[in-house]
Amino acid sequence: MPKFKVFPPSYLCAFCASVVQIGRCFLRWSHLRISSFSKVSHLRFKVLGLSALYIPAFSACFQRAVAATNSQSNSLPNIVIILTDDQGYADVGVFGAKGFKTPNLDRLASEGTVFRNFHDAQPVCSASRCALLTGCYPNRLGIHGALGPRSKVGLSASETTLAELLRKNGYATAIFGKWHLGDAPEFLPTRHGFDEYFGLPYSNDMWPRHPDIVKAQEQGKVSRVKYPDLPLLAGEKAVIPNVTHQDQNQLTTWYTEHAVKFIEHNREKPFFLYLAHNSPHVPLHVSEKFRGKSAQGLYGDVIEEIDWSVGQVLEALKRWHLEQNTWIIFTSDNGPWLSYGNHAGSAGPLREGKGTNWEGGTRVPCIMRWPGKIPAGGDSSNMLMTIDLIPTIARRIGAELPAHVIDGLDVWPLIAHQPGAKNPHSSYWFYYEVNQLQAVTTGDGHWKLQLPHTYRTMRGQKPGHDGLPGPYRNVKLEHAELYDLVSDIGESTDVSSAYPGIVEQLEREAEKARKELGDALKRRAGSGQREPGRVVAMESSP
Ligand SMILES: [Ca+2]
Repeated sequence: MPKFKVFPPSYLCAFCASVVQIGRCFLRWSHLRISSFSKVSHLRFKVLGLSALYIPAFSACFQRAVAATNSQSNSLPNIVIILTDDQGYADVGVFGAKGFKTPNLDRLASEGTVFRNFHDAQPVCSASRCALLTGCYPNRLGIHGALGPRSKVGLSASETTLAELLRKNGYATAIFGKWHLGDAPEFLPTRHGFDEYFGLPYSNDMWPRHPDIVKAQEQGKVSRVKYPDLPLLAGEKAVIPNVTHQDQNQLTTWYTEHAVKFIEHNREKPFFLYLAHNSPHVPLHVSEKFRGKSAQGLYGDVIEEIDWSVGQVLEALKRWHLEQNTWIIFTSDNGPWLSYGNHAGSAGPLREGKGTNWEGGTRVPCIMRWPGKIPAGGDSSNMLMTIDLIPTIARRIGAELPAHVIDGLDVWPLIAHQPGAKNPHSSYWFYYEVNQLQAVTTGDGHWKLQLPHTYRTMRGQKPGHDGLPGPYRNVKLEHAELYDLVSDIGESTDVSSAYPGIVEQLEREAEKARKELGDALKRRAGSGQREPGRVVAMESSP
């Protein structure tokens, strides 16, 4: 009679499940640590004596227990968002990049889907990031433009970020890179749902070595632009209080190393990794391993290093067998900063760039991969916006959305390329500056109405060179113009006179936007605007 009956398989399974949390390395490291098992008080040592019989049974039970635990933790997908800064629409191989290569992004595209009509909510850093993380038009939350160092406003504690939503659902959360939603302690990522933070609190040019300051110094003048020392934060502590050129050269490498470690440390639980590179925002910096490597020059080197970083993240996911259960989203926070000439990216066929609500400002490269969920080799022209990510992710993981109003909607059927899927928005609203409603598109992205406003252009201007900007020229759009983005992605031909019905439809959508969020161009306030977070002034001593 085999002794096995003394400890029936069900008992063994129960035992194995109970110790699996402390013994998970049992299989991974391929060491049968019998001695440590012997310390489990309620099992007698006779188990060891019968190890020849029991080890196979233990192994089978452990495998079942580990698999069961893994399947529990892995039932929620990992979310990885890689966000670059000022990377243009055409600055990825599959989007038509010239002069540099992006093999890892191209591989990501071949294993996932390319989204060619993906938009930021606004064409500038803080506002764009606010939308990505909250699912709201940033002006709803009182976030406009790019917040400077020591900003008196930031993301309000009463808002819900994607990190908070995911952490509430058991995710480990981290941001490595640029935050830019307020640098006062109460606004930092650690106060908005991120367990870990390592990065710059705002843009890398908000720095005593800003190009304008350097230029003034070289001319023997004093720049009107002034910035405090640029800190590199870990958590809420400045680990480097005064970032140097040498430090900036290492940022992409450091962020990548943190990302890879975070994946490794959290491989057994769901995680949200927000890898928000400071690059390729000017002033351009690159590590020695990529300097001088691309045909295009420094900008190309910087993008090739970002591509390397993407490859490192993909490799880490593969190493820990997490590829299948990870949804990766790669995109940029706004279009290229065209005044910087050879240090700017390219919007390709799109009109204008960063700081405008022409397509070159908000339409950005986007690639998503989630094997088995998002089609491999897909190529989508469906319009999407960053505000849609929170509701879409929340629906995928069964999470509750915040109780307050958000602007994004679940667009999963479009992301998954489900037959007949339609965009649920009747329109998307494009604000810029301080609450100026400058353009409106139909939800399907077919039509865009440019409303009268003033915008900046480099057309006919002398571009910048090697890190110094050229001067923009302001242009006033006197009358609304309609563009058919399906046939005219470059917004070259105003077709408003041919489609008065579409103009009226989009004017009605613009009016909806004004009622909800206001419009500084019409001196209107909206009913749905909320207050940003504000730094509480310290009371002066009596
Ligand atoms: Ca940016």
